[in-house]
Amino acid sequence: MIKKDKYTVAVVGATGAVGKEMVKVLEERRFPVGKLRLFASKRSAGETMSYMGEDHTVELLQDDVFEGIDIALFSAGEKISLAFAPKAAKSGAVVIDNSSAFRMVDDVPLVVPEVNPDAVGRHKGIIANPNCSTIQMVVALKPLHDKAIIKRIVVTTFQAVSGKGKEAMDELFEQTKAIMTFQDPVVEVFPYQIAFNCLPHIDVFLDNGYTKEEMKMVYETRKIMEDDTIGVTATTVRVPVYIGHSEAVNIETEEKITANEARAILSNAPGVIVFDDPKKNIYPVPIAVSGKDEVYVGRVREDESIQNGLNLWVVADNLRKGAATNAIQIAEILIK
Ligand code: NAP
Ligand code: 12T
Repeated sequence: MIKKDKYTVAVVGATGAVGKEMVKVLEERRFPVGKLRLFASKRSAGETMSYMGEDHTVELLQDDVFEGIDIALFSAGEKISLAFAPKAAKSGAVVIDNSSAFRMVDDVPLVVPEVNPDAVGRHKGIIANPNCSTIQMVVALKPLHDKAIIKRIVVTTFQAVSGKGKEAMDELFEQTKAIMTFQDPVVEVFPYQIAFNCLPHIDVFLDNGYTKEEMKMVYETRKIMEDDTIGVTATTVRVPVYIGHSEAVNIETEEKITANEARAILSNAPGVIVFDDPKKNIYPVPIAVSGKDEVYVGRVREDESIQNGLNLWVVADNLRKGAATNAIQIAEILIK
């Protein structure tokens, strides 16, 4: 990447739940944007979005639009990434892709800046942003892994509807409104009613009985932590929360770490905030963490059923650290 004072930055999928957050985070962090270009489908092309107090017109995404773009932030889904990210890279842009399309490709770095920042330097035009649930888990676990070597992770997630995009957020709203006014909820985006419910089903089911979301947590964790020996098993659950993924994480380590030691390590870890005083009802919850960029950890306890084990409760804003903030932190490393 050639060093410049300012960069031409594209957001592909700018009108989506993640894309809108990307534009906000670029503005908040004062990323050195010379020109901002926003892309979406024909549904939104022509609309305007505000950036730094100025209106920007959303353009239709087409094959030949990438000329002159330095950094392309993709969040328009796997199909769009597969079709357009290689074209953007070929035109000279560095792509930071939010979809799962390229995450497990060998030549594509999969980066969480607090965990494996050096991987950014090995890119060949595309860098992948990990899955939201994986990002927040590895930010919390890497410092513990460095101290005591994690052998195995058992995780259950409680994932917000915003992870599935703007239509999913609308569906939770409409279903809630319908039910509270004694009408029949319409089910379109999720396989069952999501309002007042929870669904052990995120992304598609695979032949091994797990969902693709669960297997992303297995494979992506090993790639980011650069350790193929870590055992990971996951259950991913959709809950009727708008923003903020929560995770109940159990780890088994080679060396003993006490709960107090873990809290001390995590208190000094980059990107982590320990929020843990249960007797005072202090623990992180999605509503409190929405809008924040850090990963919040509470309920740190020793797992008394094994020799060296810990339980933790990990919460983060899935649209920020789980997507937009992490992608823009990668861009910041790229231009450093
Ligand atoms: P969303 O709210 O549904 O937004 C989708 C965006 O893509 C919209 O801007 C939409 O534009 C655009 N788009 C759809 N089809 C298009 C097309 N044919 N051409 C151009 N643009 C098109 O979804 P989202 O939640 O923001 O998620 C988008 C992507 O981010 C997905 O790949 C998802 O897997 C990924 N994601 C990643 C994480 C993570 O874990 N890091 C978290 C959440 C989402 P219109 O306004 O024109 O429809
Ligand atoms: N199915 O980036 O539905 O792989 O919450 C992120 C979120 C896939 C991804 C979701 C998903 C991804 C979801």
